[in-house]
Amino acid sequence: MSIHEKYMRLALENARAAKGQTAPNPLVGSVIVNEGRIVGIGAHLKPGEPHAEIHALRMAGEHARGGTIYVTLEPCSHHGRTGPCAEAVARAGLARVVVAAPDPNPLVAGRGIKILRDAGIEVIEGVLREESERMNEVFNRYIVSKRPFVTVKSATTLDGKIATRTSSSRWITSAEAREDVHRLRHESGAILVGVQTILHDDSQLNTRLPDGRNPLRVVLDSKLRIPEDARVITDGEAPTWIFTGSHADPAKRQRLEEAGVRVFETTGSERVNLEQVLDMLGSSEISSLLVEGGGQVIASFVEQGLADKLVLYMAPKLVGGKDAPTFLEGLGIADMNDAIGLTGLRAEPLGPDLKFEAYFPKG
Ligand code: AOF
Ligand code: ZN
Repeated sequence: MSIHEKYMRLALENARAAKGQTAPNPLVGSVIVNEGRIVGIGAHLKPGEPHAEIHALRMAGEHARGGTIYVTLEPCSHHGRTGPCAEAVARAGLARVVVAAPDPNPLVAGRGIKILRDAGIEVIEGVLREESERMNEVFNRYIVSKRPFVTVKSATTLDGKIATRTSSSRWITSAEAREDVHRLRHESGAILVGVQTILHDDSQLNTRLPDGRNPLRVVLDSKLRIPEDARVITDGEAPTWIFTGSHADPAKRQRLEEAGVRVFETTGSERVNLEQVLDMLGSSEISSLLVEGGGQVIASFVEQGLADKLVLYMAPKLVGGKDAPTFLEGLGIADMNDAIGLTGLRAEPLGPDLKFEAYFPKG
C-alpha cells in the first residue's frame, strides 16, 4: 500500500464512522500529515456543522503549514451552510492536497480543485476513488437528481419466495439478517411500503436497534384503504406520510390528517405517481429511500427504472409452490434476453443467511 493510500484509508474510516448522520450531506473524512506525523484528523458529522477539512485544520493549527491534507471528497468551493473549504486549505499554507473523489455537487464539480491549483498547491486526485464513491452512492445520486437514492430490500427463501402459498412469512431470515435490516433503516431517510403490507402485517416500520433512529415512514395507498388504527398512524414512533392517487376519499383524508399524518395526492392517475413521490421526498432533503415491499410496489419501482440498488437476504430454506409469491411481481419479462441485468453483485454471509447487494441499470 502506498503512503497516500495509507492516510486516505484512515480518512475513509473516519468518514464512515458518521454513516447515518450526515444526510443529505456526504460522508467526508480528512487527515493532515506533516513530516511523517499526523497533525490533524476530521470528519463531517452533521449538516450545518463544519466540513471534515475544517475540523482537521483546527486540530492541526500551525502544524498544517507545509503539510499534506488528505480528503475523501474534493474540497468545496461554494458558500453553503459553511464556507468554502478549498479557500481555507489554501489559507492554511498546505503544500499538497490528496483527494479521493471529485464532488458531483453542481455547485462544486471541479471548482474546488481549480481553486487549489490556482493557489499553487499540488493536487493529487483519485487515491482510493472507488471506495469513496461507493461510500457516497446515496449523496452522489441525490445531489445531481434531487431525488433520493432508492434501495429495494427483500428477504427470500433459497427458492426465491417471500412467503408460503398461504402467505405465512414470519420469519424467513435469521436474527443476524434482521438486525442488518434495522441498520439499513437507521441509515435511510425514509422507508416505503404499499398499503397491502400494512393491511397484512400492521408493520411499524421503525428501527429496533439500541441508539437507532427511525426513518420517515411512507405508505403508498392510492384509495386510502389504510386502517385508522394502523400502528404507523397511532404509535407516534416517527412521522408518516401517505401518498394517494386522485380518487381518495376526502373525509378519510381529513381524519388521517387530524391524527397527525401528512397525506399527499399525486396527480395524473388513480394510481400513485412514483416520480412525484420521489420529487416530494427529494425536495424535503430525503436523500435515501428504502423500499421494503410488497411485490407489486417493488415491481412498479423496477419497471419504471426508479430503483438504484437491490439488497436481498436469502435464507437456506425451501418452501416451493407455484402460488407462493416472490419479491418482484408485476407482469414480468417475457423473453430471457430482456432480463434486467444487475451489476456489481456482492455476497456476504450473515449468520446462516446470505446478503446480496447489486445495482440496477442506470435509468
Ligand atoms: C467538503 N467537506 O466535509 C463536506 C462537503 O451546506 P454545506 O455548506 O455544508 O455544504 C454541503 C455541500 O458541501 C455538499 O453538498 C457537498 O458538495 C459539500 N460537502 N464538502 O469539502 C465536507 N461535507
Ligand atoms: Zn467544504
